Amino acid sequence: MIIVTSNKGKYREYKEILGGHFNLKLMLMRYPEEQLDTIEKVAERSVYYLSGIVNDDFFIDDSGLFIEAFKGFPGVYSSYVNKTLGNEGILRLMEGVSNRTAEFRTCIAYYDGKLNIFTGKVQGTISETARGKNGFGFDPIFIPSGHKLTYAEMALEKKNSLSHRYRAGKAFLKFLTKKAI
Ligand code: ITT
Repeated sequence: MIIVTSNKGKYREYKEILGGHFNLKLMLMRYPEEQLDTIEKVAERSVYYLSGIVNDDFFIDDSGLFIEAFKGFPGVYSSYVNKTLGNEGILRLMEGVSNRTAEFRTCIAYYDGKLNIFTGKVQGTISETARGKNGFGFDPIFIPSGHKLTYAEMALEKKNSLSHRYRAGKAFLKFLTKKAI
């Protein structure tokens, strides 16, 4: 099983989420992502591009942070916003905003000759300050509902037991296990 990504943080998480069950190999590369209106559509387009390049079963992960007060922004623009504004920029935009509700979404797009999509979501809030050193990306500013810590303050195993990626991964794993029987 191959994961195609430019993000080693994702690979580390999938190694834990899927690793015990499947031998996961990393193809570290950046691929073109078209700016469409849902992460599922973005992932689907990328898979068809990659299916002409990768000679084995593979999957990609397209994720995004959707902030309610900003009508879902950065959403499909998460990668660009992470690189440009960063966490401090998002916190600045949110100064004085009382609705701090946000959602993290992951879409796994798996190609085995056919396209298979698995999704996972977690509701939460944007913290007042960036906290924690673990994980990557927006982890220091996202607090999953029912918890006090940001993803970045949690041990990796903890994040992996409740995250948006874990939820998508669980559905993916169920599919793969059924397929292997
Ligand atoms: P790919 O090569 O796999 O596309 P990427 O980092 O560009 O790697 P995405 O487009 O899926 O991945 O991610 C959009 C942004 O959201 C990016 O800046 C990530 O760092 C961030 N992100 C994704 N999953 C995250 C998570 O679990 N925790 C925090 N930030 C995350």
